[in-house]
Amino acid sequence: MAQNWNDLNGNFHPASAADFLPREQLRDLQSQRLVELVKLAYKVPLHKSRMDEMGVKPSDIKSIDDISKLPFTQKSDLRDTYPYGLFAVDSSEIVRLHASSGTTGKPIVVGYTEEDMRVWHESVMRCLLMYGIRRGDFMQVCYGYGLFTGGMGLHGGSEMLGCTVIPASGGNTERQLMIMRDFGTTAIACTPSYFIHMIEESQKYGVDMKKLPLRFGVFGAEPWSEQMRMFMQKNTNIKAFDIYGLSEIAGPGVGGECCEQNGLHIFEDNFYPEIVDPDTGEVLPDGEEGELVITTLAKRAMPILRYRTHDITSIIPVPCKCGRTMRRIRRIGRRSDDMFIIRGVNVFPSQIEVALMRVEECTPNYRIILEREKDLDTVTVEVEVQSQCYSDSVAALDTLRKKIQASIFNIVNIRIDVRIVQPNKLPRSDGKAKRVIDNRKI
Ligand code: DLL
Repeated sequence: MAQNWNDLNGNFHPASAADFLPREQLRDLQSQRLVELVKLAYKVPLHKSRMDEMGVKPSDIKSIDDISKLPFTQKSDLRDTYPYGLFAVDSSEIVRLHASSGTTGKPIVVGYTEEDMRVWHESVMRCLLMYGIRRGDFMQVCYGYGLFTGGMGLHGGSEMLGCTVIPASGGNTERQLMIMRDFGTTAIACTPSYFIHMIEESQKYGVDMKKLPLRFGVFGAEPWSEQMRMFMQKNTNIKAFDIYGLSEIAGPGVGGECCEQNGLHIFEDNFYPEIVDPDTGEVLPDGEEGELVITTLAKRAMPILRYRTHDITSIIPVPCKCGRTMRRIRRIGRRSDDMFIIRGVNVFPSQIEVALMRVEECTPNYRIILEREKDLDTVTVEVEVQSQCYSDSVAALDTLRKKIQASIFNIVNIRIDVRIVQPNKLPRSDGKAKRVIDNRKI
């Protein structure tokens, strides 16, 4: 098959070769990897019991076409086996742990072997190569460093590529802009909402974004739109690229856009994508919209079979003009569950509920209001407190408000606005309580 390296400026990197594997070769590789993966996953009690219940043995899985015989894995499985119950290797082989929001008070934990780290970083690097980023670029990583996979993932991939990495981590916009200007940053990785915030603040700090050497933006961890891309590209000299990923599967780098900026290539040799009907779990053909399900074909520490991402998208049924054989998904704009993402942090309403219930003055009557102001998502929690705790004193209410805010911070790790509401003031429903009021338009 004709291979088109044009978008690599003739500057071919060996790690990109896999992006162009002929489809039959790719299927063979996927089949071989799936067979190995299932053997390994069968050592994990949860996967074994699920497969036994369905009457599927590892030997029944002979090729990638058998994948639909396998059980799904859900976020709740990671919660129920917290922290290490889905690990398939001895702890002496685990070289890294990360964590992400669970649906309630505890996070979910993911582990990596040395080889998993290599595959993950290489996947991030393949994304960067697709965007046109090269050795010699100065990469400012402003995703959070820590248990979140964003900072360390982009860091590892950029370093593997040979970029000069600036591990700025998140926050302190004035300092970020100063670094960007003084260090000669040419590529930036952060949430799209944070970059828009930087653009808006830049004038205040006397930085002309158009005069910077900044050329590439690596944006993900939350949904964003073409309008946001236009805004970013108009107000700076960057080309803004989408990067997708999730902790349960690896972190950033499960897929990304190529220079066509028309859908995200999924690195199918490592992460096998399926689209299913979110209600029935039935597999849908390419082109149809549904929930993205991913199997980690190359993961050793924590092999994941058919993970229900809850991200809604479709697989684009035609090959990409760039020549890559890896199929593309459309950008992710919404989810099939109630998780929302604020400043790149995943939040479940159930986590907020747990936090509120830890404060004895709170009642179970609350609602979560999501808004989008100048392309930045904001969230406000309104909660009714017990009548005997509701006072006319502004100071007393403020103390209580801070206590509630601290309880929420303890669980979700970001500061969320809290509004205390008089008892019996929030609207009641005679059916299911409507907890989340989403006034955002994405
Ligand atoms: O957000 C990993 C990541 C870090 C991706 C940096 C890209 C850049 P989690 O915290 O586990 O992992 O959140 C995963 O975030 O299921 C999506 O709902 C959402 N998400 C991630 N990337 C995108 C994107 C990281 N490009 C969850 N567009 C996923 C839309 C995204 N949503």
